[in-house]
Amino acid sequence: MNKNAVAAILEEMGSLLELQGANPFKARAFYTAARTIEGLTRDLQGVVESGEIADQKGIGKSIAAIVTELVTTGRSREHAELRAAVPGGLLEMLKIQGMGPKKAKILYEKLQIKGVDDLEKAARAGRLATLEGFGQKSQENILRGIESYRTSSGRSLYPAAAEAGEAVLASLRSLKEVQRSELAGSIRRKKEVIGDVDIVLSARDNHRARIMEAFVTHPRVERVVARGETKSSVMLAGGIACDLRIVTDEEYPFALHYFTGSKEHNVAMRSRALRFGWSLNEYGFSKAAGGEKRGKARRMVRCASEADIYAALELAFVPPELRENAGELEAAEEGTLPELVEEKDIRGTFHCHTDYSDGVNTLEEMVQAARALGWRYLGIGDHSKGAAYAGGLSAERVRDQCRHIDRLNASLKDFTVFKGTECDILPSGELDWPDRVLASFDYVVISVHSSFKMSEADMTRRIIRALKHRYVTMLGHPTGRLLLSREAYPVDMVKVIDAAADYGKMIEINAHPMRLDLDWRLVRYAREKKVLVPINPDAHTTDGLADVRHGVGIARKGWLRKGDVPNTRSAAEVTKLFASIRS
Ligand code: DGT
Ligand code: CA
Ligand code: CA
Ligand code: ZN
Repeated sequence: MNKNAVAAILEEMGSLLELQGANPFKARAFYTAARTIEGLTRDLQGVVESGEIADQKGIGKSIAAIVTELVTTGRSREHAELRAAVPGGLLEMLKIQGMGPKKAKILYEKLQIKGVDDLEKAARAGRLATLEGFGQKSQENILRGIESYRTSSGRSLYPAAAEAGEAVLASLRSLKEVQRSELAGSIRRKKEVIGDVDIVLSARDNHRARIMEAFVTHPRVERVVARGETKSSVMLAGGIACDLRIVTDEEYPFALHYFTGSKEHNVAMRSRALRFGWSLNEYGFSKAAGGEKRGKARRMVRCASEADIYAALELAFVPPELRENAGELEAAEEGTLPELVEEKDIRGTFHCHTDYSDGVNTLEEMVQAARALGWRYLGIGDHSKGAAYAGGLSAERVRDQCRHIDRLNASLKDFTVFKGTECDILPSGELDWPDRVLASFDYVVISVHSSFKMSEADMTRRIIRALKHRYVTMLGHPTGRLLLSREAYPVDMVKVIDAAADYGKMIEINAHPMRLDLDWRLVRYAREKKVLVPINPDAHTTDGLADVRHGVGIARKGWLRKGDVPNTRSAAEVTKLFASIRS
């Protein structure tokens, strides 16, 4: 069983425990363990076999035993027992917006509701409204939640969610009553897939009603899910859910921090605050119960910004992208947080298509668009001959394109076009071009575009074999995943990154919003192995070049500094780098 499957089971066990009314700490331990397993950069099997599983942060003895059982046998007795003890429909009910394990448990106990269908019947018959803690309004919300659960999976790609959130935020910001405002949640952390949009803003109490009214009547709003004085939830066009919280300006830094998350980062911050004798929540610091008894409570500090909150806890400011409880607090304490790469550092990019293969625009148009972005160079990587479905070039067309690029370079001032190719990795691990053709490029991107259904071992071997080739510069979209639509092919990315490190090759972050591949969790590992990570848009149109910014977000989530990203270097330095990789 692979690590994502193991993490999903641990997550489910957490929910099952909550549904059973077990100790909340016990449930949380499962959620934490699931995050840890997901974030492992090493092969889970290896970690289990060596017994190091029990040394992982957040994994105690009993969960280590469960993970070991899952990895070695593909099942867990404890999981099966939990499942048997809880009606299966209750788990499904948790997918409905606003329905947590506590509510589901009450509904099951009081009304014998065992699933989404039961829930809908009871809500339609008005039976929820009579329950303590539910009421008419919550009954209506549940019905709407069921409707949206049935019509959409509910998650969006980053650009769709961010664009919708920014549009609503811009309208709210234009109101004079709004003091400070920001997108929080997973968008601010630059996650690759977004559950819902979170907006936090500050205003005086007597201005809240007017702001809330503007929010729920915004032209993008299709349906109001819940309306309150300080919090409302709506469904925006395109099936994107959006929450707004209004706080006072004094609470604002705390609310922004809290709703930026991640939940795991917040939990870690809260425990740190406790060590100072403070309790921390979305409204501020307060004296922790029993804090003064332990003689530890320090004098409370006022916080005007998020940076002040971190400073109060003797931490450097943690950029939102890093707030995943993956070592950022330790680094913030030691003062070793990385200086992250920024969009303005980017001076060009390497993996783009033109109308020579399956791109829409001409070479000249792509160059012009790159210059408009302020870049100094552009690498072209049209498809190789075997990629017939994508207009792969013949060797003759490659020669034509190379001459075309030479002519273009001769006419350009302060701009370089690099000759590249996106060469298919054949099922055997051989490359789609003979060495003679490969040698004619400045650099070579290699990618898998066919025969996805191999075993993990075969696919890993295939990619590593290709990577070893002398003329290869970098690996493109390494797992082939398409977010929310196609799973990655099975491949052991840790081994691939290790091989790239051994052979001195690079691995791209493909910045196309459906790919964002290398995954940020692995970007961090590539950095540790000193593998350079270029950010490439895989642009098939001039507009596609701007996707580089999504790649920068992922690079930041992977702790990359400017020096880790070769397309922050000058054209001359890039030329040298390409030459050194093939020597
Ligand atoms: P998403 O919407 O699934 O893409 O991910 P987020 O991170 O935006 O999650 P969301 O919208 O449920 O909540 C926004 C933030 O609020 C979350 O990142 C952390 C905070 N938060 C929500 N629920 C809890 C909680 O139970 N405990 C703590 N400590 N923080 C929470
Ligand atoms: Ca969210
Ligand atoms: Ca939310
Ligand atoms: Zn490709």
